[in-house]
Amino acid sequence: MARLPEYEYRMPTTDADRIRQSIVFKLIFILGVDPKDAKPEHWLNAAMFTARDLVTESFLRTRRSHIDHKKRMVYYLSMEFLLGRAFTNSLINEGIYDAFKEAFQQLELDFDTVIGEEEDPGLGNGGLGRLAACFLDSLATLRIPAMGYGIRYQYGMFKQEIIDGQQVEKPDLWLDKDMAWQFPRPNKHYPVAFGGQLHIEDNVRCWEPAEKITALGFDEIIPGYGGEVANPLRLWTAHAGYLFDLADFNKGDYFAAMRNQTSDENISRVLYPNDSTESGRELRLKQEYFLVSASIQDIIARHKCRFDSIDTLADEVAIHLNDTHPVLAIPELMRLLIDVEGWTWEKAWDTCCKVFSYTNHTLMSEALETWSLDLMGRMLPRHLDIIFEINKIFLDEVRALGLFDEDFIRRVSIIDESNGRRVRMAWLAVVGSHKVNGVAKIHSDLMTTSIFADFAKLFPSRFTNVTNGVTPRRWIAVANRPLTAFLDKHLGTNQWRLHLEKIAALNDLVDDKAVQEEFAEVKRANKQRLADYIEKELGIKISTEALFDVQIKRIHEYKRQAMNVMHIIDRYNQILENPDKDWQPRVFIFAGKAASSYYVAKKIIRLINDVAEVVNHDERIRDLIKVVFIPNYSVSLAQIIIPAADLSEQISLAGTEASGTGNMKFALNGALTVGTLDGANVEIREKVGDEHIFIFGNTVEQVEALRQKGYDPLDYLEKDPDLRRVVKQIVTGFFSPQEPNRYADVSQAYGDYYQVMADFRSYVDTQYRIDDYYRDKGNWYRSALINIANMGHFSSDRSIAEYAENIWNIKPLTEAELPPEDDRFS
Ligand code: 4GP
Repeated sequence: MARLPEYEYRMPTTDADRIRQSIVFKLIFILGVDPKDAKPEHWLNAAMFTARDLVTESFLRTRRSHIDHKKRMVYYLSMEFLLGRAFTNSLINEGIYDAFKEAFQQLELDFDTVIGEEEDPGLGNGGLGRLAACFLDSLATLRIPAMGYGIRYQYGMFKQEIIDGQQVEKPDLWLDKDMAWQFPRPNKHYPVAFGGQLHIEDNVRCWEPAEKITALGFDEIIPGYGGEVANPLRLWTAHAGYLFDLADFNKGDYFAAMRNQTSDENISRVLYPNDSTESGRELRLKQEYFLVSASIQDIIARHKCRFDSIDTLADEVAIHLNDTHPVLAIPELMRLLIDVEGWTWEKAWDTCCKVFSYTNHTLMSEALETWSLDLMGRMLPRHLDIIFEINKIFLDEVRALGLFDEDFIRRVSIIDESNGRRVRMAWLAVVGSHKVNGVAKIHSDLMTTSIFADFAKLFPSRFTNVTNGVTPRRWIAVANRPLTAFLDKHLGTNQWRLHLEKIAALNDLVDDKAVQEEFAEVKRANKQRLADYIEKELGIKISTEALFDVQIKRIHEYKRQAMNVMHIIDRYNQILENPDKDWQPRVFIFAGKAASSYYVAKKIIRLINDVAEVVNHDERIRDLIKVVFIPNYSVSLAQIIIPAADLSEQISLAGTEASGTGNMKFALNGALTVGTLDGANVEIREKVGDEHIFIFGNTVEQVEALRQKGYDPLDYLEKDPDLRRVVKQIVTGFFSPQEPNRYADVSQAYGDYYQVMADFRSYVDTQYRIDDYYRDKGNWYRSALINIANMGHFSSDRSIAEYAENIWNIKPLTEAELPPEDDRFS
């Protein structure tokens, strides 16, 4: 790389004067805006360009170190990255937050207003996408040679408005506002082919595709904490075509607007919702292949550029598949190695099995992707041919073991013959990967005894667990400034940002009344910030004296937001019956999006809002209950809500939530959990201790036993008059008097698959226990501090270190491998 001519724009990292000058410089010379006319969004963009300059240095120097030291790299393929805002995060990671704040003061700009201008890139649906974002942060922070690959959807996750209590989807034009954080890479482009014919002559395959489109790369910079390393997230966009029809969006049927538009230009147009009703769509398969084909071509090109030959691919590269969505990477790599590079099948397969690994994020059968042979054959004939061959060889090997009957063979076949002939993507992932992991202990165990039980017999050592984690940088240092100051002071170090296990030292202080009181102040400040937000956005006044009871996540039957609402209704009834009891005031806070075609989930949102309408306005309740549904859940909103929570609702039916990561963020911010023995709740309980978490409900074994014996919700309704009353109120329209039958259809259709009735009583009783516990504030805050102190295990740094060591075999850059500061670009 040539020496950069001058460094006149480079700033000493902590000098607010220079930062201010640079921001003004960018405003004038990059954006062409007169400071006199500049709006907050202009200032934001100018400031982002300034911050980007700093991050870019680490970014280029990291790349150089990878090349110079021939580092083995991991590539993380994911259809979703729910990154959250980049700006504040980068300031924290680069250690320039205070300096920027001061520069803004000098410019007489309100820091919060300006940073609030940043769009929150919603390139994901929920947990899986957010996990990928935490992992990118940890990969860079741990200096692991890594690169993410995803799709640069033009429309991210829809924006949610609540109109008349109902969810309305609006398009998310996130790219409209600013581009400061991404580098377009016009020279990184690859053809991606679809359709056409496969000719087979003398056993040689020749694919003549019917269409080709171009994937163009954009690099989003992911700065690690400490400013030394920054890794790229390369997002692919399809060559631009005609404009998406916004009029259709505005008619209200968000997804229908693009249903028939399967033309090339739409490939990177919009993120798919992760509900079952939209699965199996042609465009989704195209998107998956688009991501995979561009990324694998890029990985091969990068490898050749670094090592001259492709032969060493398996030595130098690990490719991780985030769920089954990018699993076509396996046949795509086979195709490129065999058809383009001329390798033998055996050599190509050996490499594939060495490079790929796969994470499973859900056991729910409806979420396990399958594609009809017809669609796959039409769109990707060569890939289907490769999948057949992989399956044939695999099944022959299984048969040759002589241990299994034909029924077993049918079950493990990558082609499902029982359901109209479909490719089972999860099976392909297991067969083609050297490691398969679940995301929490209980989930990984269930994985090998349920969906992958047969495969666990064939490949026992292939299956492993890596419990999820979250980044303490975003989830404390960015989201919770008061807690950050508290921890820095009491731990006497800021090192917990990098070594979250150091937070355990807080255990020594939890009995100190002054420390408890100081933490109570932190919580109060965060509750006030949320109360202000709610008043400003929704016009609802809430008291910070109340217990803030929070459930924020995707709306789904298995997550049982409905059970939460049923508790609220029961509490409402009880207060009216016993008005003089010493009731603990509570604010019930919900946020979350329902997939646009998920009827029941949308009804749950409506029910929450209907209940809020009645309860919030019933004067007899005297504000003992407030119900708030905050629209448009996003990473930024979570950053405001989580620090303010007293109680974290993690109430999925045992055995359904793979891990959860919200549960970790809440505990890390000093909320106590009410939860089932599901997902990572189990491990959180192990770490914080039984007395500091409220566990209720049936265990996985009990849930299963009920299913075996024939679960009947009526058994519970008959026994429990309070429960009966709640259900009756919902079904007969007590909360929807203008439309009494509003919930009749969902309750009729509802076989209570997620066993709400079975867990209701234990849930409600536990909630009363929580009220009592909350009354003794000293004790409550002691438990909150114990939660925080014992969350060291749940850093995504720990998860990534486990992946690097046990799955990818990747070593971080050492101190010595980083270029010296003064030799950056010579
Ligand atoms: C989610 C799981 O539902 C959640 O339990 C887990 O914490 C998260 O992945 C990350 O592993 N799954 C999805 C999905 O978001 O789309 O399947």
